[in-house]
Amino acid sequence: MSEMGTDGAALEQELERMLEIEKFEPPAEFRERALWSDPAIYEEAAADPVAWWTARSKELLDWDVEPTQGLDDSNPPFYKWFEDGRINASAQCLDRHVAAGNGGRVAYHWRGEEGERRDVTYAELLDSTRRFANALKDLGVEKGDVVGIYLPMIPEVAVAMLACARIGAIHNVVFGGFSAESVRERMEFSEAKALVTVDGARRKGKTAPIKQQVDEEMGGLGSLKTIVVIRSTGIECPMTEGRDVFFEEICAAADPECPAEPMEAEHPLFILYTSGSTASPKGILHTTGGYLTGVAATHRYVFDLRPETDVWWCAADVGWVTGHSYIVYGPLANGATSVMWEGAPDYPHKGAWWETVQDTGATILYAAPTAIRTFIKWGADIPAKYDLSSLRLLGSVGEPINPKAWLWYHQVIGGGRCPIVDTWWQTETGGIMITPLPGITATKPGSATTPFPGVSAEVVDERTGEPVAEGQGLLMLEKPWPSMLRTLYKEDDRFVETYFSKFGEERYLVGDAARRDKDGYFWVIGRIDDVVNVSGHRLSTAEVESAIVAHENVAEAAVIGQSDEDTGQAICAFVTLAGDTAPSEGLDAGIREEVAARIGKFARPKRIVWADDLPKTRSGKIMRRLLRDIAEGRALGDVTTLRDPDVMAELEKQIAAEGDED
Ligand code: 7RM
Repeated sequence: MSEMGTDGAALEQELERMLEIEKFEPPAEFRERALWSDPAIYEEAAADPVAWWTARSKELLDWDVEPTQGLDDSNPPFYKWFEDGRINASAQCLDRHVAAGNGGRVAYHWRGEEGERRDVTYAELLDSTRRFANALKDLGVEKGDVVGIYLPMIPEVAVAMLACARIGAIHNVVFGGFSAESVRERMEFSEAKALVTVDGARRKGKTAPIKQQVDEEMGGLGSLKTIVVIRSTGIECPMTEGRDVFFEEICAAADPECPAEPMEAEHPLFILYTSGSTASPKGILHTTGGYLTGVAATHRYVFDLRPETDVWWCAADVGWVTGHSYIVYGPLANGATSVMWEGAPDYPHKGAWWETVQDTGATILYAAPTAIRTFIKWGADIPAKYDLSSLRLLGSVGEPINPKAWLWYHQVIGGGRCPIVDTWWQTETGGIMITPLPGITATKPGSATTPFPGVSAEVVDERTGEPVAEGQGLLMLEKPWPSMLRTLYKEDDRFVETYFSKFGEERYLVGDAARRDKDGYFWVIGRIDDVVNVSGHRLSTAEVESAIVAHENVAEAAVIGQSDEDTGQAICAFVTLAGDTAPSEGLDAGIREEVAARIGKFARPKRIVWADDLPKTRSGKIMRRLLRDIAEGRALGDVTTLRDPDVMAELEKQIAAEGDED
């Protein structure tokens, strides 16, 4: 146990001192044993990215039919990779490891909310997946059909995803923190044929009646023929005859044999809805061969993964892309042993994560900055109570990590010996794009450093599209990569418009602002569109606004993301009330409830500012820029384009009054 862990003042001083350090070289012991330690890999990949990715694809995957084609760019931006190859994602993740004699290897050390432990081996995962795949077929699910998955963090979530992949059904996972109404919307958009869910889900000692909530929303959804219910908590739940079935029963009745059918490389693997600039979420579509190549390669080389000895822990939820790529597909494709964590970080106690590292011997931890900031707040003496010496590498994802949090993670969790990989990527990119390689790259706290080999990124001038060598601009990805999204499900035009309309169809517009420093390192600043990142959860302001105005007493709402010490950004809503409704605490609670019901609890505004009117341009557009200024207490930017400049003075009074109440 480090002294540092227990003496807060000494730690604080140490971190302050370390803020002066510009670069952290990979530790010699790490570099010497790393899978990749020669920087020549970057030149090799840059010389011929398509050939390089094709080689990774053959190195890390066992194709049923090896592709003879790399990239097909004949119809940009609709790119295809490895088109004539054939492969089955579930066979890559399961069968081949079992066939190689590794069926007894643990795929997941599952840790339940109440501290339960369950180890699931590759052989067991394969058996469950085969049975459920057959059960889905028995229910009439066919190749190309969409299957919704709305589950908590239980091993069956991987089974459900892999069973879909096995039969070529396209899974559409909805994060368990979303409301049943959000699930309904996503099932409707994607015309899902079946939905897999649970009787109930546990959260910090309470059980939410998930199936009942789903039932309240799902009526009348024509396409949805079946709801499969996993008995997870054992609570009573309503079952509709002819539509609803229990997972355990259909799996027990299913044939245990289920050969994996080789799929075309470009066969859709999954849709994952994510937030964009408008209220309607975007259905990001990923396909099989390219996606698997991207996640297997990045998981192996960014994290220097040794399947035989490492215990990998990605502390995300499977409902987000991080879970798809680095809890399910990447780690399983690589035959890794993972930790799967069901609960909240402070349940049953605030040391639960560190106890889990100690108990499982986790060697690599991949977490979000928001979690790290929470641990900082709870104090270094909590992790100091546990043996974290098994850790050898740390990762960060989801939002920019502030240098202070980076250093704390490095010192307190990593004991000063573990490299940190700050990985930048998106739902759209499928896998990690900008990241250090832990045996090669010197890291700078707060920078995701440089693109992964085979990836080309630029920071360009917002107006001209010309690369900026040093300084701020828009982040762009310059060349297609295998795990890129193929389209927005059933919205090809919106796909082109959103990502490829600004600077042409060869250059993918990321939607983030970034800066490059003198060494060419990338510093991602944040979104340029109306997307807010709350604790690493991506939300659109329009989505939250539309939930707020659904409240009967609300006339209009404008939502902004405000910097927040704990969650990175927090939702701040400016609300004008209908008629002569007066602001009240009850109303405040009512609006938050409305948002929880329509989107999910995590989207509830942290702050509500009552406004008589909102600042608008003459054409009636709400000027969120001014709202951001006023919420953060900055001097107001240009107000000359406002229809009614007095609105801002009124809002300033309102904000001042809010201060008085505190
Ligand atoms: C993986 C994930 C994507 C957005 C992205 C960024 C932000 C993610 C980092 C980051 C700075 C990072 N997918 N973001 N990782 N910003 N440094 N390492 O989060 O689709 O949900 O979000 O998240 O703004 O555009 S996501």
